[in-house]
Amino acid sequence: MGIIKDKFKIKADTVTAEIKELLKEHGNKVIGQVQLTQVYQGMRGMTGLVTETSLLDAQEGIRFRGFSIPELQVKLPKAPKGDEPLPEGLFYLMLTGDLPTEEDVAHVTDILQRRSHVPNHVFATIDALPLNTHPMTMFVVGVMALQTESYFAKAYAEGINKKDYWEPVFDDAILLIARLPRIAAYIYRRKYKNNEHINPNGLLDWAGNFAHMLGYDNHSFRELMRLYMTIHADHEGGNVSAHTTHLVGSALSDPYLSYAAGMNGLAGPLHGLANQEVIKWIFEMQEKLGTDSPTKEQIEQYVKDTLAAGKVVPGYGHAVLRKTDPRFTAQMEFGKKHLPDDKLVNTVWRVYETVPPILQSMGKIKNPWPNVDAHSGALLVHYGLVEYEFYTVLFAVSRSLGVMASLIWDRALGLPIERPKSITTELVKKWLKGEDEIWGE
Ligand code: CMX
Repeated sequence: MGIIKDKFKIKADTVTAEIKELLKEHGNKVIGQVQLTQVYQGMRGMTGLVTETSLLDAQEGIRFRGFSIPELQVKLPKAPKGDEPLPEGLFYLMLTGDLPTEEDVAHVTDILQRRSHVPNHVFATIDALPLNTHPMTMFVVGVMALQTESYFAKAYAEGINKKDYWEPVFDDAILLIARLPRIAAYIYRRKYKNNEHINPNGLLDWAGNFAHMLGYDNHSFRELMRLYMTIHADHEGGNVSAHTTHLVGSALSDPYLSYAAGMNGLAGPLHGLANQEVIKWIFEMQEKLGTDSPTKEQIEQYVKDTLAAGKVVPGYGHAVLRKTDPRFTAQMEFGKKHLPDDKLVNTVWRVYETVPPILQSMGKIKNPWPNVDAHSGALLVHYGLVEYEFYTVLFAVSRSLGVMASLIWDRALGLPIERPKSITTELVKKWLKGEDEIWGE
């Protein structure tokens, strides 16, 4: 771990010095105006935090340290005979800002393999939950049980100097990422596969070993996991899971507490849980229509019924994106290459042809295009991973790469506790009458 840590420290010191200079010279520059609507409506479009690992463009989609998903598919190292990027390479990129060599990625894989041991009390804690507990609840409870291992919490209790916070956070982050596939696979096998567990394969990469422990050992599923773990890893800093992890971390809650908090946000149906909702919605449509290959006309009617019932069409829309999510497109390309004739995948593609014009015609939706969650479930079902309540756990394992890389940066940059100002409607009314001022004026 020393080499990456040393490399990170040099980068972090440089960036810290740059930010200091930048703020000294330009700290009072105005970068935006806030409208009252934004205060009431989810702070949409307000710039309020720094996240170094990735940047989202409304038209183009996500770039990780400047690289788009198709670029990463070319530039990041692959597994032997593989075409998809190794997600540990993306972690290296997000952490250090540099594209990794094959050797760098092999080093990260090795570190993660050697640190993947999960203490027994974590499994015992998960076992204490009834089997009908949602997998995301089991997952977050497992992560909380693992918090006993936090280096940062111990170091803080022993009085660590604030300049050194980043170091035990770095160690916690690596250990957490290393252990999550084991915890997630344990939950899957416990809940759905008769509690029959599969030992890790120390020769495989992080995502390949995860696929193996889940019980899906063919080459093409491993490739899917590598792609899946890469594209779900990060989506800049304002989304609920990333922002929550960052916010909770800003109170110096350790990486386990911060990540668990973020994943509770991921478990919401408007965020990560949408991936289970999409497939549930399609299964329900198939059942209602009595066919596994609904026509465009049938889908159209089903979408209209969904909207008339006051529900959202899961997998469509986005708070920032205004075009088809490149994470959707990457999965569509995977589908075309590996399973072009799959009926469910073809249904997802027909839904893609049908939904956007209907949503657009409603007039109020800012983005009628599919997001990452519109596609992922259908690929998993193809390989037999049909238990859709588990899908958000896969998202969560991947998301650890982005939010942990960011949390390390947060502490290295010495970012303070986050504390935006809130107001009351009473104050707004007084302010509009000129009787009071909104704080900050
Ligand atoms: N189906 C039906 N209505 C939708 C919709 C959809 N897919 N997407 C947005 N709308 C509605 C909103 O509910 C809102 O309605 P009201 O004014 O009646 O409240 C209106 O259109 C305007 O919303 P918006 O500004 O376009 O979207 P937001 O930024 O408020 O919300 C999102 C973004 C993702 C929560 C929303 O598009 C949605 O609920 N999508 C479906 C759930 C989903 O797929 N979530 C996953 C997102 C990706 C992820 O985080 O994993």
